[in-house]
Amino acid sequence: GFPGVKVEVYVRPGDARRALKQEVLEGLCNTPKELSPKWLYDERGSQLFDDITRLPEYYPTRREREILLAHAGDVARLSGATTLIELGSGTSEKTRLLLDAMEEAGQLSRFVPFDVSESFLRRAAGTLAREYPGISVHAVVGDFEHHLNRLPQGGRRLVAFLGGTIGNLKPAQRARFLAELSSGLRPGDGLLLGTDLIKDRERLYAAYNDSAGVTAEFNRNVLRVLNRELGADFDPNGFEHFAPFDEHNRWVEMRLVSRREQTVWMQSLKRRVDFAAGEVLRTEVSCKFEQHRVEAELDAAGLGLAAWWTDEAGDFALSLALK
Ligand code: AVJ
Repeated sequence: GFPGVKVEVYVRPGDARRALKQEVLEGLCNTPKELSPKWLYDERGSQLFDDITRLPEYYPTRREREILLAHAGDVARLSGATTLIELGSGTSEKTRLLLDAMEEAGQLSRFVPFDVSESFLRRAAGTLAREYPGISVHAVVGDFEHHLNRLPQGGRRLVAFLGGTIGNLKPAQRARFLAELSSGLRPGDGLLLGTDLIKDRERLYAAYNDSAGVTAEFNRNVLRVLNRELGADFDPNGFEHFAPFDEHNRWVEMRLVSRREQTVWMQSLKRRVDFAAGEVLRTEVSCKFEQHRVEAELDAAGLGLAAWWTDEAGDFALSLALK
């Protein structure tokens, strides 16, 4: 514990393994095979994603930082928020840019980091509480697909969902997510949303198929997660990374492609999974947007677009929407 930090827990360590087992039964034992991207982020996966953010080809993190550097003050002023709620993070430089702008505007009273990993969140909350001694830090351990209704009340709240992570949700999940989030907000509360934008196909491709192979390692790491958590015997080298842009769905799709016909045994599930040569396991979608679509989706959830900012190159956008 750390003075000034309160932690509320809605997800316990065992919950994750139960959810993984359930999802593997539904998503891996059928065709087409699919897993949700949340399983990519164990300790090693989070480190690999961090490495991805520094790759020359992977522009979103740098572009979003550029936008926040230019507009954090506008976000503070236009939102008038006293509480910053951050979904799925809590230690990044971007968090500090927002907290600093709110503090400078003299309106910061509380920070609520919301993340699925309790250990990560406790560390983040402690660090931020030390750096911002004047505010209360109220951490929530939850899954943003299930526990949005547990966001703490009080004050004027700004929910930040950055990085383009909303792109991991398919349209129907996204509509549900936005509606659920919006239903918990009061008039005047806001959402700061990061979305990656549709652009030149070569650049999209390069961002998810980098030449150093870091994204490939990140993708294959999910097989190590399954080996560890489910006693499976995947050979990570038996699968090839491939992340094409799907023009119809307007998303980049991360795939693991089986290099040969192979069978995998999952001890904890007492199940085998068969892969044909060339068979695809989808591990993530990353949707790419245009302004009118973001605006329409926010609107459908009862959130009005108050500001739209992009970086100089027009690669990435930050939206501020108010309930
Ligand atoms: C963390 C979901 C925003 O979709 O760009 C990076 C994850 N996947 N490279 C993204 C990711 C492959 C990233 N998000």
